[in-house]
Amino acid sequence: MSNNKQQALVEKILAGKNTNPSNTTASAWASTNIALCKYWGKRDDDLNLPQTDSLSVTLPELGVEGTINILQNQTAIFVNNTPLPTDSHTYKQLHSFLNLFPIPQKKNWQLNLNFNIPVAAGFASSACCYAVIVKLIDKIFDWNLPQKSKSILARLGSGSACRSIANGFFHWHAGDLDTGEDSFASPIEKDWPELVIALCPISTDKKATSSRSGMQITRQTSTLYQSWPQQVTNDLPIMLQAINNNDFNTLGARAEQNALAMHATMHSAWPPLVYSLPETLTLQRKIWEWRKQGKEIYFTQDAGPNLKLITQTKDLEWLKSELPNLVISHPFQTRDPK
Ligand code: 2P0
Repeated sequence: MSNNKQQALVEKILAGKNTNPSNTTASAWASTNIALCKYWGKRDDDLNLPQTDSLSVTLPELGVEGTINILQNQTAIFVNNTPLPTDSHTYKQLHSFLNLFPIPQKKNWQLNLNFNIPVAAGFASSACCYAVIVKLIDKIFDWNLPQKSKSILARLGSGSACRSIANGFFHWHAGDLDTGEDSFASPIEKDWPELVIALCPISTDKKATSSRSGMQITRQTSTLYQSWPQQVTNDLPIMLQAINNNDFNTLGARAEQNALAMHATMHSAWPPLVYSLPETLTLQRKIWEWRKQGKEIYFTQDAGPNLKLITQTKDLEWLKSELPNLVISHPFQTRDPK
């Protein structure tokens, strides 16, 4: 949702850049990302400024391929080859995001987004969506913006999008400034070829409560939310150290604990916010049982019922035999963004 604060920040980032497009069309890819240390709650709703830092890893095989063209007529947005109705909420959100950028006189955008993940179902489709739009606009104008600037711009569309500008582990720094100039995600230079993230679809229905309003309800009504910043303060350095040390069990355990703590803040909101389905809990219990049997498998869960399993290549064949419907990602075996 564009607003004056967003516009001021965009103008600051684009100061001195050309406002005439160098190209009439561009294509780009952005991967989705999964948070290991979660972003939950904002200190500024207009600028998507988070209460806390967060930490993620991109899933390079999963995301969105985008193309953009400059046309003469009205802005048109296609999602998976279907035009979005101009009165739909998603169209309005995307349109106002596009409007933050200089639009050539008497011209309009045609945007095509082709996702290979379910949209609005807790698979972080909004993250890759806004990241790809920023990449497309950067290409149309030949700006060659630094990664930090692209991260800040993508954040204005959806907070988690700032972690999807490139592939790998990303640390989103919450920042201190009211302008939002110091809130961006920076890459962590680390390869971890054995790391596997396995999405376990439980339901791909559109969620009833968006992350955006879920965060607001939680921050405004959950007494447990007061403990959330401290949770992140405790978890994040341990996870960063675990990544540095290739310490899989510490990373997995902290990520799982962090996700459960986030969901605890939602459960104590009013009205209560419970994204889990009965099958979610059944699978969680199964994972805890497997761990008792010595398997190194952990989970994380976002604003939806699906679990994302954190494992390693050595356990993958066994895991696939237990859960045949997994969607597998090897975050560090497809290193370069498409
Ligand atoms: C995350 N989530 O860190 C957390 C964990 C969901 C649960 O980022 O309002 O779509 O657009 O900034 O980025 C999903 O929230 O929210 C999200 P907005 P966004 O991945």
